[in-house]
This record gives sequence, structure tokens and C-alpha cells, in this order.
Amino acid sequence: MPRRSRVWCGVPPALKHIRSASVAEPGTRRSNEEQLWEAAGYLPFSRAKIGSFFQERPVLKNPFLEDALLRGYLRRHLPQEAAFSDLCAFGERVASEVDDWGRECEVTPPRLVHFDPWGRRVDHIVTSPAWKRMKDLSAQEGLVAIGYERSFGEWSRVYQMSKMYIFSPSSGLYTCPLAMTDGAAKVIQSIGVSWPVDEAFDRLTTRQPERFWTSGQWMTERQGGSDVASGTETVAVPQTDGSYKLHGFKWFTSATDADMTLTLARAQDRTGATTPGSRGLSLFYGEVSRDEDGRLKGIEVQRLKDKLGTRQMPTAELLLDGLPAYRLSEEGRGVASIANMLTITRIHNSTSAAAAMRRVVQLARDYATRRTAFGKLLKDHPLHMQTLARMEVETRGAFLLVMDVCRLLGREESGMATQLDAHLLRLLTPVAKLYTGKQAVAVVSEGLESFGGQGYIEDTGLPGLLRDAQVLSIWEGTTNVLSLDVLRSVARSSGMVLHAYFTHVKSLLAGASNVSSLSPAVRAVDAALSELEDFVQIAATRAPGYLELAARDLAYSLARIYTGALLIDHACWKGASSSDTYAALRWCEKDLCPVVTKQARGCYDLSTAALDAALVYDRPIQG
Ligand code: UCC
Repeated sequence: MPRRSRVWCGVPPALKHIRSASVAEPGTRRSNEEQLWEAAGYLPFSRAKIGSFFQERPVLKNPFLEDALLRGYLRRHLPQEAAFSDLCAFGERVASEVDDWGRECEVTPPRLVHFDPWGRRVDHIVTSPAWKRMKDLSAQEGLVAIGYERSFGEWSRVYQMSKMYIFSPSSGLYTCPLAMTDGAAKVIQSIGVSWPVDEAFDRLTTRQPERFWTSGQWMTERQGGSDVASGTETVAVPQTDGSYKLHGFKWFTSATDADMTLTLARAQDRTGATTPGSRGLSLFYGEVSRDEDGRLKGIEVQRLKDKLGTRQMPTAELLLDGLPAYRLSEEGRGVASIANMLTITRIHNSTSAAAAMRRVVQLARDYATRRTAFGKLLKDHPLHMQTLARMEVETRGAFLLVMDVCRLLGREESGMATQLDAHLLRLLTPVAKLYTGKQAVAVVSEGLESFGGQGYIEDTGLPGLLRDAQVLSIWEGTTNVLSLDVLRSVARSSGMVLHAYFTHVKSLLAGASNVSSLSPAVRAVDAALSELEDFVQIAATRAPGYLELAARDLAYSLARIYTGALLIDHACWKGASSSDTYAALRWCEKDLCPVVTKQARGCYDLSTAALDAALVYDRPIQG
């Protein structure tokens, strides 16, 4: 009420008390405190009435320096000064600068401009300046390039993903286009860097911002994103010069402001016919460009998606209306060829999941040093610390699982991988993705609660962490689809992936056999591993439906046992701390082998499927 304020400001101090008393509501009594404030010359503006206490906000500090496990892991495996100083400087930049850009991306989401002022169709996806800065930063920091420069040999992926891990929660979801960009570079490299994708590869992996390209990965059509083989209707019409034109509708295309894409389509034969199913799908490369009138060539952006989270990033429905493209795979090898991309994006997804957990823990523990309740700081409440410690254990487990998959990828790409490494990478990629995706939602949700009501307040930036975490278990394969992918990896390798798994976990445990402080954890993992081996033997003799019902619990068991072994192994390292030991012990207290627990309860018996369905569709009894 500015007018009233001005009037009150003109009143001499001595009169204020009298005046304000005279305007007091009938029946209300002014407190001594109010009267004192006014006598002291303060006006009874709202400021005096809302009190003087304001809670300090949680502060994001350098996420590299704040992360004991990340630093310990790197000291153990990649102790190069160059990596440390780069990560330290990047962490500083993330905390002091990039995090604000991430927030700007959230509050300035992309929008679609269909038409120019004169009615021409332009389909411009307008993104925030911060989103564009993220692109330049990504190139400068080598967030994709590091994986291809391989300056640290077999540890290059660990180094790259350590940077991603620091960056992800502040990136405004720029990690999504980077994941697909990395995946596209990987596919191109595995197919062969030659025309027409040689320049694209160069641009995807450059450190020069002005040359840097991002890539899309357009796989999902209206009939669904999981069953790609039957859901893909897009056709590729051969042209006389050997290229194709794509016609179809891509229903969910993320980071649609990309410069190029890899996508699946069915090549038409001379009669115009296509082959159904997976055998009809091929992999295509297309560039996103505009004609001289500013129109997208061969693409119409129908609309942007209205999503629960990841709002910072444009996700669109695209009509492909003659998009010029080149076939990269052999005909009918589309899914197998894009699988390399899925491996990379799933590893990025897992990294982002671990990073989301780490970020909420970092903020929550900082907040616990600033927030007082019931007479003491939150950090001095043992129950609160127990809750944060449990989140920390989950976060540590996720981190080590993800980094181990990165280690395996790095070994494969640098030519160091044994057959065992290759099998482990195939098995653990979906395991890590599905497990960390779920953990992230749980840990971030718990993390929000540790801020009390403020965790639920939009402009603290905290709710966005939860919304963005929710997608991690959905895109790049849902939990169930990835559980089935675990079974696929077992079947296609004739069980060799499991053999590699058992061998490696045993070797990790062997290294801890003389460490008495870890013996309860070692015993727990050892026992769970034996149970799992027995389960696998028995399950192999059962009807196919049995394993399918067990798939999710099997994947969880694989994740928990392996992670337990990694935590134990890390706690045995000479530079390990007592907290590393404690984390391993705590992790191994959980049910490490839920597939055996549930098997013992008959959860996968054939009758169960019918009972599950009857329960889901239970109807009230009529009458
Ligand atoms: O695009 C999306 C959103 C983009 C956002 C990305 C951001 C990520 C950022 C993260 C950071 C924040 S979402 C769309 C994502 N879509 C999916 O992930 C697809 C989910 N569905 C599946 O994964 C299915 O299991 C399919 C599509 C792979 C099933 O296809 P098929 O054709 O039925 O499968 P087949 O017949 O079993 O396998 C065909 C071939 C086989 O090779 P060959 O013939 O040589 O034996 C398989 O071994 O593909 C091979 N293959 C694989 N190879 C299938 N899956 C894999 C795999 N995971 N790894 C290696």
C-alpha cells in the first residue's frame, strides 16, 4: 500500500505511537514489543510483524571437494594431478556459476514458435540463454570429447563420468543431449568414421564450442518406446543417389534442438513394401537443417511435451516429412546397431542417478549445520543423522556401481578388456541403470523430507530434483524392460555373463578375506552369492515364465550383491577410511538376494501370475 506508506512516513516520530494506537482495530491489544518498535522510530510495517528470523539456505559448495568417496576413488584408480586439478576447477565453476544457469534453464523452459510474424511455418524451439551456455561449456570442458580423446587410457571414461557426475544436477538437464551425443559418437565410431558421418563425428567430439554438435536419438513412436520392433512405423524411401527420405511420426524426441539425429526406420523395397518386426528396422543418420526460407527441412515440430520434470529440456513430437537421411547399418540391423547408443545413454542415466543422490545428500548435510529444531542443530539429532547416513550408504553404493561400469567401458574402448570384462559390461549396464534409477527417486525423495516443508517449496529448487529423478527409471528402458534385458544378456551369452559375474564377485571378496572389520559384510555377500548361484541352477530348469516373473528381483539381487562386493573392495584399499568400512557393513545388512527370499515364498510359481492379475483386477462382490 504505497500511498499509505508515504503518509505514515511524513508523520513526526513522536506522533507515530498515538496515531497507530488510534487506528488499532477495536478489541485488539498492541503488544509491548510492537509499541517498543514504534517508539524506537520504526514504523509498524509488515517487516516488523513478520519477525526477524530467516532460515539460512543450504549452500552448494564445490561438489568435487565435498565428495570424499569420489576423491578417494580417483586417488586409488586415477591419481593423476591433471585429472584432479581439472575436476577441482570444474567443481568450483559448477558451484559458483553453472548451478545458477541450471536454475535459469528450469525457470525459463523452452517454447515452440510455430509461425513467423508473417505466417510462415518456422518451428523454432526457443531455448534460454543459459541452455545455450551449457552447450558451449560442454564443448569447452570436453564433456563428450574426453571419452574419445582417451588421454587417461582405460580410465578415460571414469574421468569423463566423474565430470558428468559433478555437472549433472546443475546442468539444467543438459546431460540429456550430452548422453545422446556421446551415444551417437559411439555408434558412429563402432560402425566406422567415414562419409557421410565423418564430419558429424568430428563435431560431436570437438572441444570447440562453435563447431560442437549435439545429437538426438529418435526411437519412440506412438505405439510405444519399449517395444521398438513393433512400434516403429517410420518408413525410409530410397532415393536415386543412395540416400533416403524418412516419413513417420516420432512421439518422444528429447533435446530436440539437436543438430543431427540417429533414428530407426523401415527401408522400403522397390515395390514400397517394408519388413515388419525387428528384422525390418535399420539405423539412419539425419541432419537437422533449414532451407533458405527458414523452414526445417523434412521436419515439422508438432508440439513440445508437457512433462512432470526435465522441463528445462525441449522434448517434442516430430512429424518426419521427407527428412533427408543416410542408412548407417545393414538393412534389418537397426536395433543391434543402436544398442551401442543405448549402452552409453544408460551409463549416462546411471551417472545422473548417482549424481542426483549425491547432490541431495550434499545439500541436506549442509542444511543440517544451519537448521535448528528442538533446541539444537539438525546435525546434532541422532535420528536425523541416521537418516542422512542411510542416504549416504545408498549414494556410495550407486556411485561405485556406476563407476565400475564406466571402468569396464573404458577398458573395452582402450582394448584392455578381457572376455570377462566384456561380459560384465553387458550384464551390468542394464543392472546399474535400473537399480540406480529407482534408488535415485527414493533417496531424492527422502532428501527433500530432510528440509521439512521447504523441501516442498518450488523456488528452493529442491522439488525439481525429485521431478527430474523420476524420469531416470523411465527413459532409456523402464525397470521391467531392463530386467528383461538382463535375461536377454544371459540368454544370448549362454550364461557366460553370469559366469563372469560370479567369478568377479568372488575375486573381490577374496581380497577382503583377512580384513576382520569387514567380515560380517564379506560373509553376507558370500552367502547371498551362493544362494544366487543355486537359484540360477534351479531357475534354468523351470518353464520360461518362471524367470520372467523373477526378472526384476534377479536384477536387484545382481545389483545389491555386486555393489556390496564393490563397497567391501573399496574399504580394503590402503587409503580407505573408517567410513568406507562402515558404509560397506551397513549396505550388506540389507536383503542382498531378494530373488531367493521371494522364491522361497513361491512368488514365481506359475499360479502366482494368475493370482497377481486377480488381485490387480479385484472387483467388489455384487449384491
Ligand atoms: O529416446 C528416449 C529418450 C531420450 C532421452 C535420452 C536421455 C538419456 C539421458 C540420461 C542422462 C540424464 S527413450 C527411448 C529409449 N528406448 C529404449 O531404451 C528402448 C527400450 N527397449 C528395449 O531396450 C528393448 O529391449 C529393445 C528395443 C532393445 C528390444 O528390441 P528387439 O528388436 O525386440 O530385441 P532383440 O530382437 O532381442 O534384439 C535385437 C538385437 C540383438 O542382436 P543380435 O541380433 O546380434 O543378437 C540383441 O542382442 O539387438 C541386440 N540388443 C542389444 N545388444 C538388444 N538390446 C541390447 C543391449 N542392451 N545391448 C546390446
